Amino acid sequence: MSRIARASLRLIYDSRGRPTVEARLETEKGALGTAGAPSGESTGATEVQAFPSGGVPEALERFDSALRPRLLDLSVNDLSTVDGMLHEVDGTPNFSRIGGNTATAVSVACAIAMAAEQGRPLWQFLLRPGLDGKSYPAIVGNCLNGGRHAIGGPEIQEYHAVAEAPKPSDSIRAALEVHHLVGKRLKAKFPHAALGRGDEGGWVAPLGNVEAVGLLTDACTEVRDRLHTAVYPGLDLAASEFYRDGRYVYREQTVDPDGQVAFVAGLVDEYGLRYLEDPIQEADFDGFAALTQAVGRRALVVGDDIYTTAASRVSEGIRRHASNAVLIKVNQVGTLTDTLATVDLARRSGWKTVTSHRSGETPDAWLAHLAVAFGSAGLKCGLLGGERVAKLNELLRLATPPGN
Ligand code: 2PG
Ligand code: MG
Repeated sequence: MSRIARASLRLIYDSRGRPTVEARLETEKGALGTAGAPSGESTGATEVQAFPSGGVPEALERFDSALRPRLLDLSVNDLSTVDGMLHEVDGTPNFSRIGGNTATAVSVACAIAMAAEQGRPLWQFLLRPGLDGKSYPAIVGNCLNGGRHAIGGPEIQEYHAVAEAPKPSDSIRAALEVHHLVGKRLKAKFPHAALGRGDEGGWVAPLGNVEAVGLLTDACTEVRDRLHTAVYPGLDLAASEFYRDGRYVYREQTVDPDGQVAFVAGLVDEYGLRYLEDPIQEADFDGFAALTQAVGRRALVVGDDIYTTAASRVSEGIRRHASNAVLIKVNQVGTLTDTLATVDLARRSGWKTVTSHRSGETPDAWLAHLAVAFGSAGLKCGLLGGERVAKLNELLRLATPPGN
């Protein structure tokens, strides 16, 4: 790649209407890379810090004073050079000086520009060894919202339709049909209530935690039978969010850590859940391991807040058999290079990866490329809302290149 000739960072808004940053890099040969960074709401305790303490304005100042001069100075041969420079300029363990979202936006924009210079799509530029980019992830599609992503609704944060098919056109359609059917069922159940949708486009309704699992499961079963596409229920409990003083506090019940393992395993038995993200609070590797031991052959047990996409934490998870999969979010760890280390470790260890959006998203579509490049078992990007559909539509484009 030639030298970076222009570099800028600007304020943009995410899907919650909160400020975030977008980086734009242009190489001497005119290749462009533009990428926005998303923001989480139910964040893991060990994530990098999204912005310096002064927020986006301070992130922009630091970019101008400390990063831009270094970027312009750089003759970039590979991504790790840029990402190493981001760490060096930041100088903290959690990107608290330049901001993890600045790191993410610059790192991804750089990868996009480098891919463009080579005339390759981003997925191919980032493709992991041994993959051909021809297998597509299952769609982990959010149909019902609760927890911190909704006003009202159950404590469990996300109720997913997990649709698996060789072709994204089939899996996306099945997941969307579950979303639509859930809406129809809610309308019938609450004919006079004003129902809404949460931060990730799933329905929000006055449902109990288990009641919502039942409604989702019925909708999955109906769509599966109708379309003959494998679509099954799954959950992101985001359990750290309702874990207080050693107990998991649901509106219907309060359970201790052993009780939580039994409760979630019981849901798998009763409803055939195939996907369980953060079923246990983020500090409890043993609780994760107990649940994985109980249901790991039937369901993907996915660690999000427990690992925060950090290779060191995933490595501990592997050693302790804490789960069988890891959620991948670039801005939890900061750069693509750090993300690739985690993906490669998971793949070497026989773990699955699920590439994920954040609850506050941008309309960027690069996430779909990452899911394909990483050979992820799932792409978790929501189903409704322009910022979610953008990723689904990009996956459709990748699966049906022009001319086919
Ligand atoms: C999660 C994410 C995305 P947030 O918990 O998995 O669904 O939420 O971006 O708020 O951390
Ligand atoms: Mg999660």
